[in-house]
Amino acid sequence: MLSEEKIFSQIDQSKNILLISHRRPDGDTVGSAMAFFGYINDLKHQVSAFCVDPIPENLFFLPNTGLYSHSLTLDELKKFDLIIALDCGDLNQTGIKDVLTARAKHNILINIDHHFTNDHYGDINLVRPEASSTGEVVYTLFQKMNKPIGKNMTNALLTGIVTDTTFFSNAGTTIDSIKLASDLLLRGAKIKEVTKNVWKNKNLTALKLWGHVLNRLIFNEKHGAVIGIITEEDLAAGNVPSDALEGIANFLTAVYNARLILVLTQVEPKLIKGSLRTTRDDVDVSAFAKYFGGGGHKKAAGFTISSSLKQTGDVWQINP
Ligand SMILES: [Mn+2]
Repeated sequence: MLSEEKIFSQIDQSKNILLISHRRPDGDTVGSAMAFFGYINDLKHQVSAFCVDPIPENLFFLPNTGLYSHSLTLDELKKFDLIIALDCGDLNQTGIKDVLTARAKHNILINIDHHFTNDHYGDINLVRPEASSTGEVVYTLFQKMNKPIGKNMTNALLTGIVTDTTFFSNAGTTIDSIKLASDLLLRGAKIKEVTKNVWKNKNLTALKLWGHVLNRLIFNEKHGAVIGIITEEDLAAGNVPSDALEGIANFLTAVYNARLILVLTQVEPKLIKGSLRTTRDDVDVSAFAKYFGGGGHKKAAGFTISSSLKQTGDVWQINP
């Protein structure tokens, strides 16, 4: 049986289904989970959604995003007969690796993703690295299996595609992503609503914070690397939503002669998140990310390290 067939046969057999979005959620992981949420709801099976981190406010326009829970014990996991992880490149991305690793036999885990570095951790895996987004993987899955794509699913899937392609502008943009997005519009997706919520949602304070971070950019000529630094103080600046600086790495791919974009964010006192981007075909940032224990795509990848950023004059250092 094909993975696609197995997925729907599991959904049909299951009474209580859990959807998982990755930590520090984005429009793709939330959009693809909410598309499944809509579908399973229509089947009248029980469905819940989990994400270890809060859902960004700008995604609340998608129905059911308010229903996410943010903690899950092994005992609570037992009541689900099916778990579907969306857009999670590995179990760490779920934020509950220990719980999922210790899951009971009856807790079937489905892994639906498009990360090039995905290690097929599920009992059933549908991983398509050539896809622009998990939204695209989910949409193609429903199409291929002739499953109904309800109106309540179209905005969610479109959100996944436009988020991961940065509105059809980054290296992940493909003929298929544009074609499928246009199919979704024909099915009733509202691109203006998605754009307004996902993109045109910055307030003035957030933009000034972007200005502050842009002002601090470093350009390493030798490696053609643009390096951005986001400190804990930046993130704690008054009156900005926690995701105010989301998207800055994608934005920096606009620098014409950059081979590599690296944005280092001090997310916690001892934790740095690195976001890597490139627009070049001869640079593979997923290899860079893997070296630091992370992963991702050739042109967009990330990692986290337990260190702190320290500034001395114009020089930034990473202290263990
Ligand atoms: Mn994605």
